[in-house]
Amino acid sequence: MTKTVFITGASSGIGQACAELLAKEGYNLLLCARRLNRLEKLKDTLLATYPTIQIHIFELDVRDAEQVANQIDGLPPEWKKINILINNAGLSQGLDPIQDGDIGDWDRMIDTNIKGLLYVSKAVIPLMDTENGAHIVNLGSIAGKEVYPNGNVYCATKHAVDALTKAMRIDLLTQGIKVTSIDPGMVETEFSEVRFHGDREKAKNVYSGVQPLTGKDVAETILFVITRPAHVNINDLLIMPTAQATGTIVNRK
Ligand code: NDP
Ligand code: 8X3
Repeated sequence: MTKTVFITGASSGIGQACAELLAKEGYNLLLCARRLNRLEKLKDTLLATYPTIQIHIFELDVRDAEQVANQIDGLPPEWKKINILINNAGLSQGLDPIQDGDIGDWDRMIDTNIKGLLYVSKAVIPLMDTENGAHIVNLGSIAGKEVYPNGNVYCATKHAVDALTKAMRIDLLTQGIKVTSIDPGMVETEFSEVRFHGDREKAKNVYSGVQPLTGKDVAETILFVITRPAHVNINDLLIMPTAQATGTIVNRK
């Protein structure tokens, strides 16, 4: 049976890498993000390479509760059986001491990383194909395991993801839905560019002298997690670059 994976935030970085790898592995893909043009290109490329899979894309801002409910409720019937939900859409905005933090940045992080994940999960859980294997994978972070200087609100949102992953595992236990948290350290994506509001130079410095993880590294880990036997669940997986010991201790050459 071909399984269907729903990936939020598939227009870039880890989400896009998951789409690429899971297409190669033969999964059907339900992809969303705000930048629909990127998803269109990704869909065309993937279908040209893997013509036997199905891909459905749609524009979604996970911060908008009504839009999330309507878009997911309005999916074509053949897309209303979902095996795997990858709650990946997320972002960091700013890296300032809490006393200098920007309230707009805080709201965007809380609305996307916590509320967006909740809205999508609430809409998708009733559509999960529990008879053939259902699994929710939440993108946490090393920032959900520790707090680093100026990480304040981003770290708080990822600690919330950690708590919600644990809560989902308890609440969904009797439905047989697996729940996993994948917690990466530094991954070179558009993450830092978004964190620094488009400042590419500042973003590049984050990865200078160090080999960070790639989106593909994380996607391969997610593939491992979602292909364990039915009786095995990986609860929580922290994945770091070899050169990174903690959120802030990095061996730069
Ligand atoms: P990217 O910026 O490359 O990708 C983020 C993705 O999230 C994009 O596809 C973006 O799509 C989507 N997204 C952001 N806001 C929204 C929204 N409101 N509605 C829908 N989609 C949204 O970053 P990463 O790939 O690195 O980040 C993916 C996840 O991994 C995040 O949850 C992040 O916190 C987490 N993470 C990242 C790490 C890193 O070092 N890079 C480390 C640990 C965790 P669009 O803009 O088109 O909507
Ligand atoms: C992203 C990793 O260390 O920048 O979640 O917070 S970090």
